Amino acid sequence: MMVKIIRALVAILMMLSPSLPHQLSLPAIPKGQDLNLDSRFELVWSDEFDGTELDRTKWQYPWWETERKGGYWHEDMVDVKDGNLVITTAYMSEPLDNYYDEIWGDRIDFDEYKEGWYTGCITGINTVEHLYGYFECRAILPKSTGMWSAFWMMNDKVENVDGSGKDGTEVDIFESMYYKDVSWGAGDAVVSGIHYDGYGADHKGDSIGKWFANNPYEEYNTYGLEWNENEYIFYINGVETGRLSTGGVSQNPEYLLLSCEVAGENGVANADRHGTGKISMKPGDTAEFIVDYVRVYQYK
Ligand SMILES: [Ca+2]
Ligand SMILES: [Ca+2]
Repeated sequence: MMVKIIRALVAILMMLSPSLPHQLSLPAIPKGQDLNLDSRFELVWSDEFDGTELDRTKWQYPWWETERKGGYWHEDMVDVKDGNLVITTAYMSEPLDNYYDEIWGDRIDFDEYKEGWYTGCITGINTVEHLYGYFECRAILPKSTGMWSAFWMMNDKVENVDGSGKDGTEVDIFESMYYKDVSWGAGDAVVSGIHYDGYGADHKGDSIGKWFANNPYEEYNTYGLEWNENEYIFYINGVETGRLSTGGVSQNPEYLLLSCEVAGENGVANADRHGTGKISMKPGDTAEFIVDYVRVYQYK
């Protein structure tokens, strides 16, 4: 009953104030055009994660970023097995080692690994970049409040402040942050959006809000982005969820990332971020972000 009342109140607020942040919006069922993948696109790049280790010609670990929000990124949390990429989130009472100290010495000012939540990220930076096309992953999302998984893209101009996203834009193809978010009815929803002109005072962005996937913490769904010089078009399971072109669409190549992040700061998971709630897992619990493939297509 309380859920219905809250939903009704939010619906009324949205009518009164369409500028309310998307965090308050109700999730919607994908209802746009079909992708028509085979008739419009051809496959040009993929990782099916069929091997027994990460293909380092396609991805690297962001070894320069140890501390990440309320946790740590570490390559030991990333595995390739049974045809999937698996990023595990778990609590480590003993800090994991930094592999790269030996390689990079003190040339890199790493944040020190400490006791806390460990998870992972893989990135195509300096390995594979793409310009325009259709980008898709097929994934099962990690089951925990207080954290989220994401499939996103970036380039090295995202922080360039020029009033435009044409130089480079962070495009969040999907982010999952509403596990068991019953109060907003968003537990099966993901959010998609863009960020450009950095992350400080000049930051700009936009969002298509929350969209329902199909039982995403138990079953595979596909999350896709169509990107051309005019707009970004977002898809879940090949059905359009929304379009953005705010600030102008990135006209430069971008690289893909798959990641998990824990809400908090300075490596301490103490925050509710973007409505994630605080982390609900206990030491000994784990959550897995399971990715069957990443595929990149170009327009025919
Ligand atoms: Ca810019
Ligand atoms: Ca696979």
